[in-house]
Amino acid sequence: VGSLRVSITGTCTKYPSLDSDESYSLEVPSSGEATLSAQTAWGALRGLETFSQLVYEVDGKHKLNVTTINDEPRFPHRGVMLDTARHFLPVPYIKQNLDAMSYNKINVFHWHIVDDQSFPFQSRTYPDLSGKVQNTPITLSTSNEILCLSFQELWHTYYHSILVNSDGATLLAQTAWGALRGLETFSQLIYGENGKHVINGTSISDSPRFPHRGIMIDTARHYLPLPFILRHLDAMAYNKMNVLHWHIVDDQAFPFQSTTFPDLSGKGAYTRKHVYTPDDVSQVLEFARLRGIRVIPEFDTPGHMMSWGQGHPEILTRCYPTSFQPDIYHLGPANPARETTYTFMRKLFEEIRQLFADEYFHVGGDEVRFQCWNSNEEVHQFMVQQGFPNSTQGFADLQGYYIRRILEILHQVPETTRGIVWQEIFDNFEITGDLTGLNLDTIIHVWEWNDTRYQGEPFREEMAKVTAAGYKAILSSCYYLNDISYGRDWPQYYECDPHDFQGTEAQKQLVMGGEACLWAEWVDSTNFIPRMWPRASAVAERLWSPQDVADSEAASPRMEEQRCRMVRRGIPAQPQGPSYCEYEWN
Ligand code: CP6
Repeated sequence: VGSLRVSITGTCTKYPSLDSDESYSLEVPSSGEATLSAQTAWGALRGLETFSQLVYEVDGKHKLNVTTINDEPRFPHRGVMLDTARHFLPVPYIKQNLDAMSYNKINVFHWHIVDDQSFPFQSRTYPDLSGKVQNTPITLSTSNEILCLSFQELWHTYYHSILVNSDGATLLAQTAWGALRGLETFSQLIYGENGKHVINGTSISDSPRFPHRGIMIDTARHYLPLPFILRHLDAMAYNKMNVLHWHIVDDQAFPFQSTTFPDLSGKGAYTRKHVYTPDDVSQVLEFARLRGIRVIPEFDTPGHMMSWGQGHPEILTRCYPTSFQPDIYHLGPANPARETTYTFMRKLFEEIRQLFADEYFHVGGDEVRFQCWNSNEEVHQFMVQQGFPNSTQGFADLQGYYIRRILEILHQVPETTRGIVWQEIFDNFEITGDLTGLNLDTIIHVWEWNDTRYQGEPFREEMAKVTAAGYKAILSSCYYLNDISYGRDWPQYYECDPHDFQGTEAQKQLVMGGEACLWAEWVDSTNFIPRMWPRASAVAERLWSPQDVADSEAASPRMEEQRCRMVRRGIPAQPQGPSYCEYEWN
């Protein structure tokens, strides 16, 4: 059965009532379409519940038996009574109960809301019944039409101001994204005192220093379940971060399910269950958008593509054993000598660009093994044909050629697409002496820490070089969260500033911000959150606040508070040393 058709023949009412018709009939044929018909929406709901209960799982597939069901309840009133007077039940808990009721086709929630012991119902007519209520009015206004923009772009302004006084609170923002950040701040101004939520009078005007405040997640070394990624997005919003860089595939696995090339995940994912369908991706995008977070996909090429070779070996370079590397891998980087490689990448990039929607697209370019190219005769012949010398410089030429073609493709799917590349691509063009192939709208992602070319503080020199050449830059070198050590290690992130290099004002303007990276060789959903938070909060504050807010001693109480706030909100962020939270994780 491929689908379920639902038809409602009667008229729909907004609320169910005692005489609502809850009958339905359900027919599951041996193939084609299942049908569910009902008089009312309420009957259709009962039918959907039954349908969901007919589905079972065999060998990872969902199955249904052929059946015909005509069903109606014997009694129109099938209720459950809850007593909220003897003990208060929180609203989310009551909602969860309503779910459980509908799983059991219960149609009446009898709410015994007040009794001798307490009166939790808040009456407008007699506010004293539940106790004095003093709700402060909150006005929210955005100053222009940018409110309606559906997607957040790099340059949107986040400026917002908050004013709290005895008349209430006002939040003013230029864009919806600014309003979101302001609401986050507002929520953080509220604190508990004698069982009441209170807020101090204050006036704030705020905006971020950098427009790109990201986190890189790696779902190739370990698969992260979808709900987990969504929770992570919530945590990002609590920290006002606005870019999720999704390093979705790599050597070890290809969990992205492509419609154009189903074998990529069909053969390259860990298992059939460890995949992200286009619908999963859309859910991530929408969840992120509502929190003012862009999602940038990375499809790393030409290196780090082993998993692509499971389904499509023809796009990779075959490596031949050499005396230096007798046990070299069977397949290496993308094959730059074949036109079919570029055709393949074009089709895949079209699909990805359409799905992910952000105008930026990360194409990697890091850690390419020249030895494999060197061992392959077809590649050698291509190099001769292109006039590349048979030396390290020749392989740099070859990589430059490949990336130029990839960026050209990117700029055509459609032409507004812009590339982000790891720093090797910039360094490589430096070796070949030719930067013309590297379009100036490309962002260079600086990640290396121990660059043997430089003495002292390597990544700062790299930032200076990249921006001196006129490229935009993102810094990650000093924000590697996968690096762990005993003790308080966040000050090293906090004290590392993307603007801290020798350069002109114009060069500083080219720094878009930074990204905290959590490479996942040793991280999956069991330890991801405590490793990420609150260490990434240090990066978040660095990228939001002015450069001179840089004293980690002064930041320490904020880190503590933010950590406990996240724990309270359901994010198990790790402790910052001996301490306690008012609301402990449980
Ligand atoms: N995977 C990919 C990695 C790394 C990179 N790219 C990496 C390199 C060095 C360190 C951590 C991670 N695991 N695809 C480099 C950008 Cl220390």
